[in-house]
Amino acid sequence: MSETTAFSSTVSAPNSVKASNGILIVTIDNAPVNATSADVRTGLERALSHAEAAADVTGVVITGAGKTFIGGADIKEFGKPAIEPTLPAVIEKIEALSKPVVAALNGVALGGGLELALACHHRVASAAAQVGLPEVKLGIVPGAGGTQRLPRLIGIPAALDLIASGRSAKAEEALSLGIIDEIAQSDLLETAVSAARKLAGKPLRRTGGLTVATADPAEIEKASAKILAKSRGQKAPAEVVRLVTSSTRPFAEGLADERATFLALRDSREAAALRHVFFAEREASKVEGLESVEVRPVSTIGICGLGLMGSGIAVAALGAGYTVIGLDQTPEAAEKGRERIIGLLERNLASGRLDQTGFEARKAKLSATASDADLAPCDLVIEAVFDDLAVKTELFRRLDKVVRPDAVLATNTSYLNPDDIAAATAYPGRVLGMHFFSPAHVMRLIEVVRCAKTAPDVLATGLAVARKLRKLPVVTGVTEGFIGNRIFSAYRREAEFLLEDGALPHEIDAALEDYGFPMGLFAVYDMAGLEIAWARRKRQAATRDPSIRYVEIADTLCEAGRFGQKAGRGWYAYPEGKKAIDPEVTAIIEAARAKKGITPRTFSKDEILQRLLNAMAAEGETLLAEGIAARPGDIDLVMINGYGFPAYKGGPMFASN
Ligand code: 3H9
Repeated sequence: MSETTAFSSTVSAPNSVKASNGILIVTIDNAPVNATSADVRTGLERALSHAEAAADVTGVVITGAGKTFIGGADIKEFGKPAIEPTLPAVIEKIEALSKPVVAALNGVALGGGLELALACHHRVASAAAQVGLPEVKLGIVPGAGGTQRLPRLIGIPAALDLIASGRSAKAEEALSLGIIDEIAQSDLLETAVSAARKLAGKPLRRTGGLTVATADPAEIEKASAKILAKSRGQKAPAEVVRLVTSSTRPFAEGLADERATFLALRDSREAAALRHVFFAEREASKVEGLESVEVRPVSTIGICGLGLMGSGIAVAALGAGYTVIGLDQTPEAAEKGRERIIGLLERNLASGRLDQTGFEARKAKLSATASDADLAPCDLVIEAVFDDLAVKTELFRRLDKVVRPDAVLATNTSYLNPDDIAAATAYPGRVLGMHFFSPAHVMRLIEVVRCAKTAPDVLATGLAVARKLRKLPVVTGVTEGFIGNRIFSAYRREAEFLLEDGALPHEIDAALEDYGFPMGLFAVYDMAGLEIAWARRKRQAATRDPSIRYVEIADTLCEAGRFGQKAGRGWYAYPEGKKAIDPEVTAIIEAARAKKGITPRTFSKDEILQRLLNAMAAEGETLLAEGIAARPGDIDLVMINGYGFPAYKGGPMFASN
């Protein structure tokens, strides 16, 4: 006879409760993250009914198998017909049980997982556990009591902070906030069983029955305003504010409102877009041909070129625990680079993102040199020198001579062909591209470039390092500009066609900002400076196909010294530093139209947007057809994480469907 009762295929408990002094230990085992799928809910409901009825059961402990307690509701069930019992029903049953139910948080408890724990009568966590309600990141609000129970435990301001940010809290913080009742000092299950034993037969603390502590209305107002200002057009954060701030009303009323809001948001386009992004991020890590490839061990990273980009990469690498050896052309430049890196770390120290111990540890792992030979111990070298083929190939030839033959060499080029750089080395198989975005210690995206000869384990190593840097790596094939800049070029080209056809920069920017881009295209240009792209266009001028439509407006602006914000004028004027429409730019655009005999027409915001989105999606389709991008989702991730495309629109490929 089996020693456990299976309440469903994912929920079970030992047959004999004698061993645990009358406490039924219910384990959820639903790999990979113990999501509360239909089978889990059914199993839990049966386990609770059994516990209520069985005379030998005096209490219940609920825990998860593996390293997760519960990762949340099963997102894969969203959008499909509802299956009973619902999670709120199961959770209500937990709260109402006449016998104590203790949550034993063996790992992360997120979303519906934390909501389930909140309804238990006591919460014990292992030191490694984390809790959070990340629903806003999926475009929804908690839908199983989170917005009503959490304020009852920790008050409105703290609940607002956690739910609206979607951030996780580690066990220590969860304890100090009052989300959990204790951190197990020894065995988690023993601690939970003992807590359940102590509660048996006593009046139980039911979270839904607690009163929400009164808070300073000014504090709530301030926190709410901050959330709303940050949410820029997204619905879920505003709904979180509404539901949490009104949690003082009768519990049942709050729950019903929360549920209705959750269901409406769950079925929205915004939530579908964010779910797409969630799954695209997981998919992106699955790269064909790398399934059983072993990565090369990396503990020391060399970084060539300690300018803004190289320094940012260094900060990210130090943050991930790597030893970093920076290389620059002269001892003075190397020292200046080292100081720049320390400066960035100091900023993190000052802002509280880094503590003194972390700062010292990073500093101790950093050195800078002007001598190639000092890079000998490196397992990986990333170059971030001037984007010029001659400069990069010369550097790679030198690197080839000093590092071990199995060390990986990565180029951070944006526009050059990394195959040409690899060809300059003795072992092209160890070369790949790692295209970081500036500032590299902040931006999440890295385009990992699979060159013609990149060895599978070298690609896998680049991906593993990127993940250790807590970045989002997306694999791209070799093409000018890789995935992101190819799409960006198509988008920019279309925006310039729109200028010639009749729209003005501020109209295009307004359409993009309304859609959710943090900044319009022309405002971004002005911020970044127009001269680098101009230099590239001048280099390409001789080989440009004259039959392809070319818009000269940006060149005319540069010829007039309008290089952007730094020059005080670009696509806009900047009187007293404030962006303003410039009649001079309008005149340049009108002259360009007249020169080509174009009769301008007016465009609505929707038309502008549609043309830009179509241009991006069409270029995306080309990238897929060329095999440069493996999946539409990869393209979406690049545009969201590198180019400001609003995540809640799902990216250009998702938006085009
Ligand atoms: C919610 O709870 C709503 C409620 O308020 C109301 C309900 C009524 N569902 O990230 P990983 C899959 S909304 C389905 O690589 P890690 C994931 O796709 C939910 N599948 O692992 C991947 O699959 P595959 C609120 C899920 O160890 C695999 O698990 N909860 C779910 O790095 C491994 O994922 C969240 O938003 C899910 N909920 O991190 C939490 N979660 O192997 C979302 C994951 O086929 N999840 N999968 O590619 C996470 O943050 C992380 O997955 C977690 C584990 C931290 C749990």
